[in-house]
Amino acid sequence: MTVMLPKEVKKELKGRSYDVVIGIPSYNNESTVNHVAKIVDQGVQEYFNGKGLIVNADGGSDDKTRENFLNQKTASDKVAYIYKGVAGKGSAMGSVMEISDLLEAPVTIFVDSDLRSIEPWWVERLTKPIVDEKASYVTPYYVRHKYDGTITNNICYPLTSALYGQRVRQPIGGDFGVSLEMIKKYLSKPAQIWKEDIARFGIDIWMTTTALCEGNKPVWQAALGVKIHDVKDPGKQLGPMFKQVVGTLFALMKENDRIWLKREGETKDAPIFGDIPNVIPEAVNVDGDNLKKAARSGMSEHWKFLTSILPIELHSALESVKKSGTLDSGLWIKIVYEFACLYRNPDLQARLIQSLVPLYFARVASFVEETDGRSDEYAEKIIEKQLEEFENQRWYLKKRWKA
Ligand SMILES: Nc1nc2c(ncn2[C@@H]2O[C@H](COP(=O)(O)OP(=O)(O)OP(=O)(O)O)[C@@H](O)[C@H]2O)c(=O)[nH]1
Ligand SMILES: [Mg+2]
Repeated sequence: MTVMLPKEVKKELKGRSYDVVIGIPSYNNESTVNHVAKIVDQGVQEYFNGKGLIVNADGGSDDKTRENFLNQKTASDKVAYIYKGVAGKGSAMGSVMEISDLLEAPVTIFVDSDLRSIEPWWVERLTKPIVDEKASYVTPYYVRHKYDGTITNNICYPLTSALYGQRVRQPIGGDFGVSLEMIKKYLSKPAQIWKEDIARFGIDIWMTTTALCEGNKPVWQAALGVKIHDVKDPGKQLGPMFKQVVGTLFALMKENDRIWLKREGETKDAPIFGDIPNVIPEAVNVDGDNLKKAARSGMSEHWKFLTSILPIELHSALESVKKSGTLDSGLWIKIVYEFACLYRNPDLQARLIQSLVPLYFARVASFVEETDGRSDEYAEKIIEKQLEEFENQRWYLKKRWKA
């Protein structure tokens, strides 16, 4: 049974066979989607002898996204449709999974429709570890500016790696290679999940975490260089995305607690496929003072709630965060672990996410202070050090989780 794939598309595709399916989720991307289609088509010609299907799963764009996609000349077959179900990137990707499952395509790629830096060889990098039967799932490995990807650097990367045992640098990068094995696992989950944040921006962290926990083979990373895509206004966009990503991450911790509670030993690097291109990412500007201001006022706003849920030993340190608008990694990690435990209570979830935002701003403000005027390599070292602290503090999480 398909849930997100329209019936008529299913009928049209039934009985066909492809070596690779490329899914492009879109919503109002008329100026970039044809470029993405053109480049992946070149990749399919080069690495799959043209035996690929390029899919545009659209969210009902009111511009010419689908039209431009279909008008782009390609040697590969193409199909475009409006998916069914909850509006969001996850539903778009779920509908592509239903195609891959229907056609038993051995490997599927997802690439965003607003990508400008995509190259034909991305098709090879995202698929070869799967085709060679070394990986169940491939995440993108980008070269990013030190201030790009702050949710990734401070939450998704360290928490996911420390819990599930493989260091995956871009767990929510957006561009993935997925084996048929994983596609079938995703589709075997209760249909209810496609009504939640997984149907929106929670999809990436869910796919990656599920691959780490349930894949028969390891997760690999594909060296892709820089990711240039449409920039969004963080003030407008951060709220829903933060909620969907971090909420899904915490929910997954409960789902998979038997796995991470018993896991001992070292966290391994996920292998990187391909040489890392020697490129310099575009600078991302972050206003540290503004972050501190937002952190201070958000902390005041949520002060009562924060002090009612967090252990008393942390209150004086929190008091300093409220004054300075900055937050060191040691306290940040304890807070993240406390929040993850509390998130098991459904009545608290909405408040928890809202009140985590100012603390996250304070953590980013500190990171900006620590790395101001320093190189991306230096900033990367700080992120790695923070990951190690997340790993070393797992005992704290385990203790609090069982309490
Ligand atoms: N079908 C569909 N696609 C969506 C929806 N929202 C986003 N997308 C697509 O998902 C991809 C990623 O979305 P973006 O908005 O670029 O988000 P992002 O690049 O992950 O996030 P930022 O780093 O914050 O820009 C793009 O190809 C979007 O067109 C949606 O509601 N429906
Ligand atoms: Mg984007």
